[in-house]
Amino acid sequence: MKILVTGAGGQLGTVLTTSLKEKYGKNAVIASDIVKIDGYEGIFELLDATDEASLTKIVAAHNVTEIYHLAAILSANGEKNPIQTWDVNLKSLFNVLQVSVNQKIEKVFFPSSIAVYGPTAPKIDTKQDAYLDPTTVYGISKAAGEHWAQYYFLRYGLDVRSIRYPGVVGYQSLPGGGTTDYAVDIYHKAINNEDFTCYLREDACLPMIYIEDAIRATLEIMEAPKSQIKVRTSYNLAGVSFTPKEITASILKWYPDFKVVYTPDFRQNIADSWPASINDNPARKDWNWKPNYDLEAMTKEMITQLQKQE
Ligand code: VAH
Repeated sequence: MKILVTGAGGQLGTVLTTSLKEKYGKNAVIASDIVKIDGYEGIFELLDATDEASLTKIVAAHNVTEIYHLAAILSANGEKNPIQTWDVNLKSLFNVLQVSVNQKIEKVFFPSSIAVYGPTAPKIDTKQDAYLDPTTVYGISKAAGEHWAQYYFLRYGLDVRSIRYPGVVGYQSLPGGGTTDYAVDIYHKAINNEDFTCYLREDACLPMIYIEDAIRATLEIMEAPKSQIKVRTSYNLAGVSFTPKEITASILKWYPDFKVVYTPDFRQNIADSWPASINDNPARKDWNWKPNYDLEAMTKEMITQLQKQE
């Protein structure tokens, strides 16, 4: 097994490459990103995933059998340059899908997001088949990507599997341009005894997931028997939904003097377009998904781990 991870230096990529190396061996994983990853231990390749020839060369050179395509520009950063966001997110996906068909790759993972939902989807318990009317370029690119993934499965038989991640919270990397990244930054500020200015309203409830649950879900969907994967666009995934006020209350139990002020910016408009909670029954039914972390368990883990890094 030879697994190529694109965007390996990102929030998910950083942790996924470690988990894949632990599970399949250091030499089974080829990490790649558009810039070098400081201190990375293992096989690494510089790769701009929008360059099909470079991707083909790396896949052939390492006899790659699986690709986890994590390279993308996220929601908040994506609004700064819409056409570039569309280009990076879709061109890189087209390259991964086409190279996978050309090189007979066995399995591909494509990360989607609850950002594929928009204002008309139900806010609570948003179902797998709710209407997709994303209002961010990131969400539009992920919704389009889901349909392209399904097309390559139906037309070419490519085994592409996908998860609609909620906002991922982890201690292994700093916030990376997502709307949900306040929920990462807030912990860093708390353990550094700094006040936190939250760019969302205190009542802005969003679907989130602790990184350990997100990575386990990724490995579980990729290891499930092909016959169990019934959804070939992308599976809803839920972890825990909370508001900035609720995560603040959870942190105050550890840091009673922690101060948060709420000054909503353009990212509040993005958050307002997304669901507050997600129904992930199809993932539970088809490949036995179940989250382990609630808000208190996530806060305990985040604070404990970040204190160790101090
Ligand atoms: C973002 N973290 O904020 C991503 C995620 C649901 C949000 O896709 O853009």
